[in-house]
Amino acid sequence: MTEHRPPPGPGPVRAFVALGANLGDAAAALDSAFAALDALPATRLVGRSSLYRTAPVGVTGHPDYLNAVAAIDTALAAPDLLKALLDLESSHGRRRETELAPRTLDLDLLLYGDATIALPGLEVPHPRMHQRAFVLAPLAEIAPDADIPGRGRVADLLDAVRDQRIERLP
Ligand code: PH2
Ligand code: MG
Ligand code: MG
Repeated sequence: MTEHRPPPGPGPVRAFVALGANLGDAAAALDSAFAALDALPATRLVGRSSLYRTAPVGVTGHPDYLNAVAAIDTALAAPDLLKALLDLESSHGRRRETELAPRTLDLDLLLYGDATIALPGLEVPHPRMHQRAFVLAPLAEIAPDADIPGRGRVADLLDAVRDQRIERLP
């Protein structure tokens, strides 16, 4: 008799990635990044927010950003996903200058399932995501009920960031 078992190992994990750019053709970079996420090994793009024009946070006098959020289902382990994101930034011309320097593409891992991760260079949930309209608004568009471990439901956190300038693009 054939025994049916679930496939070995963990199934895919729903993760969320923040996309940002404020140097060069930012809209083209974000479009290309969505496609590149879908093309990662063992990974499928399952949701994409609108693009948002946003005021730079943490610095003045820099160009506005375009920001968005992607939902992916991935069988990559979180550190492997992070490595893939950093490689995509590099392949999109990212140079790491000063911390907040304008960039051609920034890809930040926001959430990885319901995991809390504290490794060198990899903190999940992203430690500042709950304070940033440029993350919360696009995330709320595709996953309003998502829970940010230790912070709460995405849609409930939006009120506190109403003062940050952000405009959803058509
Ligand atoms: N990213 C930062 C710092 N400030 N501001 C906006 N509007 N959008 C960003 O993506 C952003 C930022 C660090 O990565
Ligand atoms: Mg960032
Ligand atoms: Mg980053």
